Amino acid sequence: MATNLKNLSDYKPEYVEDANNMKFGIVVAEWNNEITESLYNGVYKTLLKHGAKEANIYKKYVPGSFELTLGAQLFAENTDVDSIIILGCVIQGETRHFDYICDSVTQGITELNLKYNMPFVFGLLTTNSIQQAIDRAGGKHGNKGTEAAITAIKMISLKREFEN
Ligand code: DLZ
Repeated sequence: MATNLKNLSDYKPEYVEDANNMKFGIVVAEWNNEITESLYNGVYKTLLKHGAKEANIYKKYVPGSFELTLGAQLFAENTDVDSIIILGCVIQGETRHFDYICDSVTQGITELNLKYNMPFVFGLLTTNSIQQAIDRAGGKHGNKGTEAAITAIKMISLKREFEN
C-alpha cells in the first residue's frame, strides 16, 4: 500500500506488547538530518509510550544511509540489544545514486535479519522530494519512526514467543 493512503503513525495499541524488558539499538544517518532526527523522535517517543526504559535505548550515528548496514551490524556484534532500528532518508536526485543506496540498504538489512536471527527494522524513507520526506517524518502521513518502533517491539515479542 502506498504511504499516501496510510498514516504511518496509525496502529492498534492493544496489539503491542509491553517493551519494559526490551533493549533497542537505533542507527541514525546524518544525511538529511532534520528528517532523520524527526524519525528518531518518533521512535523514541513510541518506545517510551510502550514501556521501554530510557536506559535501554541506545543511539549511534553514521554519516549517510549507505553506512547504516555496517552501523547496525556493529550494534549486533558489540551490544546485547534485542532489535536494531535503522533510520535514514534518501531523496531522489539527478543521478542513479538513489537506486544504488536504496538497493544496498534494503539488501543489507535483509541479510542482517537472517544472519543474526534478530529484528533489524527498516526505517528508511526513500522519497522523490524533501516534501514527501517531511510528510512521512511527523507530517501529514505520520512518522515512519513510529512505525519502526512498533515493528521492533512486535518482532522482539514474536521471537520470544518462538524461543519460550
Ligand atoms: C552521497 C549521498 C547522496 C547523494 N544522497 C544521500 C541521501 O539522500 N541520503 C543519505 O542518507 N545519504 C546520501 N548520500 C551519502 C551516502 O549514503 C554515503 O554516506 C556516502 O556515499 C559515503 O559512503
